[in-house]
Amino acid sequence: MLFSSVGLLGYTIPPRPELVFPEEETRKSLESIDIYIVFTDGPLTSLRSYFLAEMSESYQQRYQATPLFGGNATYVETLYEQFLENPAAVPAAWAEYFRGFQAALGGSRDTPRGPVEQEMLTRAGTQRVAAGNGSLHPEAAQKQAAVIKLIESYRDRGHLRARLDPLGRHVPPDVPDLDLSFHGLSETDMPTVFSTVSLAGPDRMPLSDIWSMLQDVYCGTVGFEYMHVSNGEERLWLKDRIETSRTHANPGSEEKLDILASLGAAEGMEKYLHTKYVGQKRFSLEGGESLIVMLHDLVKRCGGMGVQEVVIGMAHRGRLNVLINVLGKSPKEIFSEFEGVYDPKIAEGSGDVKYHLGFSSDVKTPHGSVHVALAFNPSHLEIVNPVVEGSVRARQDRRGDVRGESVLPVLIHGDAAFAGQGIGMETLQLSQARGFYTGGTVHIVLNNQIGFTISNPHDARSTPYCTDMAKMLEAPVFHVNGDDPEAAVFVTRLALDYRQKFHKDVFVDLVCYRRHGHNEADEPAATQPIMYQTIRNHATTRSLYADALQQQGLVTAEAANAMAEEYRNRLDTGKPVAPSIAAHVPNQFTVDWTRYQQHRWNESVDTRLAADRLKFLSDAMNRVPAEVELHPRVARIYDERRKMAAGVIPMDWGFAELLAYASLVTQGYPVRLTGQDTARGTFFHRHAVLHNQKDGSTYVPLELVARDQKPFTVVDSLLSEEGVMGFEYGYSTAEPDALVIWEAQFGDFANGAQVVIDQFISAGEAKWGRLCGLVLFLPHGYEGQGPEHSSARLERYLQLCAEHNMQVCVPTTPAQEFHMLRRQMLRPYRKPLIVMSPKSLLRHKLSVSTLADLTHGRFHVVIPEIDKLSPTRVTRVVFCSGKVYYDLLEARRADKKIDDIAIVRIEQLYPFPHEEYAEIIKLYVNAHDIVWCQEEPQNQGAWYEIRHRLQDPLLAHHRLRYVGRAASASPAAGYAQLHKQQQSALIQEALSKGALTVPAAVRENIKTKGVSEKA
Ligand SMILES: Cc1ncc(C[n+]2csc(CCOP(=O)(O)OP(=O)(O)O)c2C)c(N)n1
Repeated sequence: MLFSSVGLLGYTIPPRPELVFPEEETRKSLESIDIYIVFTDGPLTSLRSYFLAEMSESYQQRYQATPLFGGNATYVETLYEQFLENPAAVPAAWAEYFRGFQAALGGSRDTPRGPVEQEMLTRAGTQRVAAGNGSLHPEAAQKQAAVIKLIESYRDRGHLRARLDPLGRHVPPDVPDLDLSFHGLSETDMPTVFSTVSLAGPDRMPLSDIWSMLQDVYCGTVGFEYMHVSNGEERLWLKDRIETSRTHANPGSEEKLDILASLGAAEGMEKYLHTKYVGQKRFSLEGGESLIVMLHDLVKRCGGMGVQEVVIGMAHRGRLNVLINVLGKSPKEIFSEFEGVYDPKIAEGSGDVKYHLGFSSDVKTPHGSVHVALAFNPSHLEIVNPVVEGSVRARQDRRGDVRGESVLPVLIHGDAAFAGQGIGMETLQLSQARGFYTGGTVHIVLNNQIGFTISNPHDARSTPYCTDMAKMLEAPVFHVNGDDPEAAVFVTRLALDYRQKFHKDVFVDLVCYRRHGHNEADEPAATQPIMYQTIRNHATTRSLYADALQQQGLVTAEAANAMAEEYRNRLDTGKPVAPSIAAHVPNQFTVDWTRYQQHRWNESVDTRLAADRLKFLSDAMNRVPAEVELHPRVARIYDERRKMAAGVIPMDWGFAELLAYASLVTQGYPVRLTGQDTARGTFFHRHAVLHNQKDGSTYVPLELVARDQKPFTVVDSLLSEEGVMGFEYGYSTAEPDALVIWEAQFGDFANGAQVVIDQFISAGEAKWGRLCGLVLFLPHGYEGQGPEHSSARLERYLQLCAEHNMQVCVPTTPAQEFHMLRRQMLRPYRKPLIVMSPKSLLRHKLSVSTLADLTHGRFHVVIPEIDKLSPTRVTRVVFCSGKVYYDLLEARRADKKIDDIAIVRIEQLYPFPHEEYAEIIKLYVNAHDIVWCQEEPQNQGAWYEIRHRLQDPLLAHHRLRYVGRAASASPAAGYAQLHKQQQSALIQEALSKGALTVPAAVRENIKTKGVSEKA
């Protein structure tokens, strides 16, 4: 194509003779312009650079991003050729238009200026030949233009007529521009030779050949969608690969027999389980057996393409098949899972059903072995996607692979799930973002055209294809008929090559069917009677392919049967059946998880820093080169940090936190912190990334603490919770040596990622034995900011706690934060850490620490009373967590008369510090009034989750009671005044003697909201 044009209204005559580039962003202005000429993908660089120079930068960018191009290109191009030949041959408005830009180029028809016109004229000559009369007849030119349009139509929409449905049930939509007549062509034009322009193959061909090539390439058993790829280089690469190969991989006979063997394995394994474990759920792959062929080929080729590791994420459908036939899991193990054998000697945790389990192995390929891992997966469809990406990124980081070439993510989706689950979009959005880039993912949609019971696409989605979301990334999509395994191999190769070359996502939509119900106990005909009539009569992919190979004389029926028989016999032995599984040989990138096993949460660890080390680190983290001009407010923060380092003023949270990171990266632990606005800190407190006010460049002091330090990564994430938290979970389960932190902007937003918390973070170890040291920072505290910025929903995390599965901490001082973060890495123990992190405490005058707290302290799970009270005078002990402590402390200090109420902070709510708590109780021998005070409503916060633990060591004379907000449907009051009243009421109540002093009006206010105070 010489140049492309954007036409919104079809073949409209240009309204103006000059080049028109829309400067307005609005749709209105776009629509008011009939046609825009934009630059070429082709070799005509002079024209291209002319256009580029003419276009404003913003328009160039917009052009690059718009899908509205290409439609009129060939038409305009042909007209221009005609014009060069004979200006009178084109409509007057066009002639004027072309003269306009010729003038702009400084040339004319008589004195063509350069290769642009020269090539145009050459082509016009070609066209004359096509017309057969030595001159460019207008009608011939019109036909030539029509042929070019026809080719473009096939590239664009040929997939709509591709034969994709193995069941043959799909009714293709009406696509008029794929017909000759739409373009003014007919059967009588078939013998005419036309210029093929950019179509692969000869420069000129009879229309009949062009037509059959278009049918073969674009309407065979593969439907290609790639014209939405706006990057010209990628689009041309795809076009060339697609058109030159004519769809099929053209495998040799050995490869064909390999394909047959893979299909035999895929089918054989399901049939085996079907007869051996009748009616048991296995989520059979049958109908989609080509998936195994694709994965075999993909892994095999990875070896030769520099891919060292492949991480696969997939749901239940076909998982057992992939485990046995691709990853080489021993059938014996799977059989025992079918038999539900539970051996407490072997089993760790509470386990999971067989079709959720992960596995990994080394697969031998002609170019060395490739480590293949299948991620553990909960039932929640698609949620494994970001987890796989995070795991891949960790592996790439470990290898120092910034382009993402050595580790490949492969995501296998269900058609209904991919179209429906929002996490699919979030994961795609991560794809090229700096902190989450993995060099592109190969996606395979196991499109069995049914989602549980939905087979009508109109019920399952609002777009034509289940893959349509891929287009938001401009990812190419190759739809392939599952009954054509050779085509499936071809598109898999194309996908892998594209990913390795362009480092972007790519999709293969394997259109297949589901031979049984949703699971094997299910009756599909109840809801899909007609579809299943067809399926019952439809031969398997293996037998269809075996027949095809028989016809080609490559195999006999007996040999094909013998192959199947032999596979069954191998399964009978229970030994691994996958081809080429190598013994796993650990290398320098293999993680030794045994280091983290068999440890207890309360093993002590020294988290202190020597004073000289502290000085060295704080100097480094506060160092800002002279050429970096800071914003005055940031400069003040850094000035203050320098004073903190010198011990001149007390230390705040930002200082302590960054110092913890500085210490860890110089002790061999990479630090990775992501979340929304995390680099600066939502509360303007972190400023880990400095922005030079002179030129906008950035400077990250923690990247430059010491020459041999580990990476410090802090990235503002996209505005996603579920996707990003899933990614960080995946990262931390693959990289135990890194401190991985996900930060919520406000703690309650984490509930958008509830699946990740419930299905992975809290239960991953119990279900699958996967260790994870992920830290969640969840800003929490009642400061009158309303229902959505107060509570991180502490109660939910505590409710998930059992078997020491994770830690829930509420640090109240900078030093606690420092020691807690260091403890998280220095202990040989990896458990998720949920932190109710501070908001107003970040700048609270009492919530400060000293350098001595870092050089001498540790993380205290309980912080005893800090004022000098006589223990024997104490009659009440108020226990609390978090910010409310300072409200209580200030109120007590303000009331000089109170010297008998101790206030104790529980800084770690889980695992609960039983011993430390019991010691406090013992210390205050005269205290019988034990209070739990919290800011959260009674049905929320810690109370109901820890009440039994608080009660545990108490004796008969003790009385445990609750002080806090009444139970409430909403986490916090929206009215600032109501908030204040509630807050001061609960503080007063916690410190009051005798009768409650809470103002009646406040109590009334709470009651009228319809909840009892002590639910
Ligand atoms: C998030 C989520 N919602 C609902 C389900 C229940 N469910 C399991 S399979 C399935 C249908 C999935 O259809 P599709 O994605 O086409 O995959 P297939 O099972 O057909 O292979 C549903 C709704 C689930 N597992 N996860």
